[in-house]
Amino acid sequence: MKFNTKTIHGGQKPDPAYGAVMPPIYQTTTYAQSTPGGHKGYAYSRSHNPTRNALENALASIENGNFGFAFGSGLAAIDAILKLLKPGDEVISTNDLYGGTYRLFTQIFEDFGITFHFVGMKNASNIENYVNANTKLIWVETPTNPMLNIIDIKAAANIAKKHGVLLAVDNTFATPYLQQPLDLGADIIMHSATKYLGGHSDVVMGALVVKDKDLANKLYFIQNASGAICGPQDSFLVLRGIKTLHVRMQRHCENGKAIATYLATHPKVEKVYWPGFKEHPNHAIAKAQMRDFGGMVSFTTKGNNYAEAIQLVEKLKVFTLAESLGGVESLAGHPASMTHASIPKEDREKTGVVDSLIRLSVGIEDETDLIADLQQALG
Ligand code: P1T
Repeated sequence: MKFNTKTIHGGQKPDPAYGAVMPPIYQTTTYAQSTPGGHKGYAYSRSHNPTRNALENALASIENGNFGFAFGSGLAAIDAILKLLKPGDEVISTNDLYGGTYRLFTQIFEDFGITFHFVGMKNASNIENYVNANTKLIWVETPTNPMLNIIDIKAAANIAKKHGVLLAVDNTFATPYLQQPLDLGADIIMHSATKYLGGHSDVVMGALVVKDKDLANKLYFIQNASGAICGPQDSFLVLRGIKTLHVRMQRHCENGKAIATYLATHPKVEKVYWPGFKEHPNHAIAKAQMRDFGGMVSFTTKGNNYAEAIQLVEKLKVFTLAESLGGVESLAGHPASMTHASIPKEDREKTGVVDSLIRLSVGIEDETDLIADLQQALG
């Protein structure tokens, strides 16, 4: 089945009760049993829920995996991955990543005795410099949030395999429309399904997808034992979102390209970060591992002035100044004071998250309205 068919049909079948094409929202905690243990595969909704299971099957299908798991948020999904580890274990993570992921790693899991190495992965061979006998997990986010760096997933997977460690890829920015990390050798795919998978800025959710059964069993155990599941209504909404993922992503990519190209010519703009530019340091890798370049664009303005950057985002009218990304509407953010404020200034500046950096989640509106909005705000 091709991707554009999988988003609609992958892992799905009509509901067995009445043939409903969309799974009903099974808003129930529990299921009647004829005798203790005598149930129809569903005993309690933390463990299994038919609406969530329908979504999890769709997630596995669109990522070319075998097992999907849905959680109450992206961070809850990352939290579940880290619970595979034990005190003394080490993680090698990209140094340019979502601020909340960094906060979870450094302010929760470091206290449980796990060591994190935050390293530049533009050249993936750098990962190998940090591998030792305690390394258990490599954490890759690509494209990265917010600098749109590209990490070579295949190269990272080769290092992970050589040393017998897990490779997890945060596929939030790309989505499986653009890249399918399991096919490139990753072990675990993670999503903030809050973003493009849901696609309408109305659900907070996380997801994991794996191929390997043993790994799936461990993650299912953690999902059920820790309990950070999502509810049936949210499962329904994200399943509905996935059905238009390919159509939305195509337009996000077209508009992203138009905005990046416009900004690159603007006299007040210092630098535009978008992997579709030939000048992007890992453009060749992006071209090889992604189908297109996505709808996320970051840029800095000349003078690197904090107050001017704030003024600019406040002036936008079609773009909404807000956290988050990946919805049909265009959003603008100021990472230094918003999404990445939990990263110390000197650390974030090392990766390029400077005071004038603005991140755009380019939506699927008419591109001329988006460009006109940027034009008046940059005015
Ligand atoms: O917000 P949540 O669903 O818990 O997902 C966390 C997360 C994980 N990974 C990436 C790449 C993300 O971008 C996020 C969430 N990011 C934002 C809220 C943001 O505005 O960048």
